[in-house]
Amino acid sequence: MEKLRNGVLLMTVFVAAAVVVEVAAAQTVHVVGENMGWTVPRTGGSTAYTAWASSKRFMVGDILTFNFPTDIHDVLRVTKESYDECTSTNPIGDLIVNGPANVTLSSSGDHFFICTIGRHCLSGQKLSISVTGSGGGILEKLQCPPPEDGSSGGPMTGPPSPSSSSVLASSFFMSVVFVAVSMVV
Ligand SMILES: [Cu+2]
Repeated sequence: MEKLRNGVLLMTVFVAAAVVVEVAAAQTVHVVGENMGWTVPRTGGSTAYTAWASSKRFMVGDILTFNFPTDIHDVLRVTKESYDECTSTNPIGDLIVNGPANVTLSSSGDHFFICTIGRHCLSGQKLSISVTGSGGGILEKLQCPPPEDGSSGGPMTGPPSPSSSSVLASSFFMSVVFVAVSMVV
């Protein structure tokens, strides 16, 4: 009987661990514009990126990959006002000059990105996304790539702050273990 109990406990722990891994794997890498990359859209102006973003769900802990050649484009997170007017007067974090660049979405709410080179933004190289507060997970800290150089070490690309989802995942794990233990004793 004791062996059976131990078996049930072990299995429950495994299931719980699998659930935690599942939650952690929910972090998504979004390649901005897919094959188009981060560039001046040939047609449609900013609707190109609006259309791309409309089919996506962005969660805290997710990563945006901006594919662009260094010196041809850049990435700057700005306020909505600056996004609307294509100005870099209200930057949030540092200008990212080296491409391709990964940006971790470390907070919920609306995020606005523009290219500051030439008239690129006015020609549609601008991205507006809405980030929802859950997602990510305990692995996001492990998966966060180290800064490739000084310019990508700004607050936008730094390790995400501990998200509530990882706390949720841990507490869920603990409660499942608790249930499992109480089942067998
Ligand atoms: Cu550009």
